[in-house]
Amino acid sequence: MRALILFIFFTGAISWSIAGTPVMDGIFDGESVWGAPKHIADGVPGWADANAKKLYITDDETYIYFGAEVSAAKWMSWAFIVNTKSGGGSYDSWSRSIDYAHYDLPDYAPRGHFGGGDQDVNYAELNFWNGTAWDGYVGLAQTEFADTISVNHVVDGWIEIRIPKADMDYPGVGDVQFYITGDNNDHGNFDACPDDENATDWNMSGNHNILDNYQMNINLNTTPSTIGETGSVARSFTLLGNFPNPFNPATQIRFTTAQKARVQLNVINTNGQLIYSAEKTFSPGEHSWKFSTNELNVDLTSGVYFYTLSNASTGQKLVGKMVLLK
Ligand SMILES: [Ca+2]
Ligand SMILES: [Ca+2]
Ligand SMILES: [Ca+2]
Repeated sequence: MRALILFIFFTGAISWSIAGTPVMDGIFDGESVWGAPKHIADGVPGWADANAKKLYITDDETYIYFGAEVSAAKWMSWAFIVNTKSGGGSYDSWSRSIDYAHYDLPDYAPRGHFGGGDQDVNYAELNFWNGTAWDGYVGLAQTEFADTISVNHVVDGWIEIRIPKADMDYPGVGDVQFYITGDNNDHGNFDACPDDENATDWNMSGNHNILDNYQMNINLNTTPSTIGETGSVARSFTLLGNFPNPFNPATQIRFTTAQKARVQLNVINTNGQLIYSAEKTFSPGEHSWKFSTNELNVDLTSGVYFYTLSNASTGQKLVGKMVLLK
């Protein structure tokens, strides 16, 4: 029921545009590429003049891009925490003095530090909640993130990082918060976007900040991977992902069509076996197609399933991935 309420809530709130692809050079690519900010914070600096000002997120077929406008007066580390599935970590993935108390805990944390002082090489990695602890791969290539933070002056800088959608299980929508923290495990959150509780002291040991404020329901899949799409026709039939994902027992597969279309939905398991097939006609606009395992004659096991939406009118085929988690 809660998922249904959430679904209804954000169906009306989503807007998207055909954006460009950001270049990972540490320079803001402009809102023509990134779209409008997903959130603008209060602009008031936290500890040590750390100021997390604006949060940007966009995507293309391969990557989700996270960007933040930041100013800071010294070397600091940063994180985008992302909630796309149930569960997650209640503590910071680098053991900073930060606890997570969001309505649903974060599942991914692309994070790193910008240079300065004794840290003259920028660094980033992706952490993910493995079900019981934070895990992750270490040391993203320098081509995957960049920043232009001037740590000796309180001027606006920019951090950007891209994560392959495949490494985040192809999320449909997610909740995101960005924050700046310190260079030591005793250090708490210095400033966040959206705004949240800040550290009031450099050494937060035993006095953890509580972060609990996401920017909610961000569409992380405005440009899904597709087969056979070309030019302007591609924009007329677009997959918006499925929600919830993971799901049990039902999920809503969301898409748009610019013209009236006869659409076939196929669900396939990882062995390529057809699990479900149905056909419906849709009027122009945004639609959701409910897929429920309760309507099947077989008992599906937990795992990855693929779905295709085939548009008989244009010959286009959209492909998505979903996870049944019982
Ligand atoms: Ca850039
Ligand atoms: Ca602030
Ligand atoms: Ca979560």
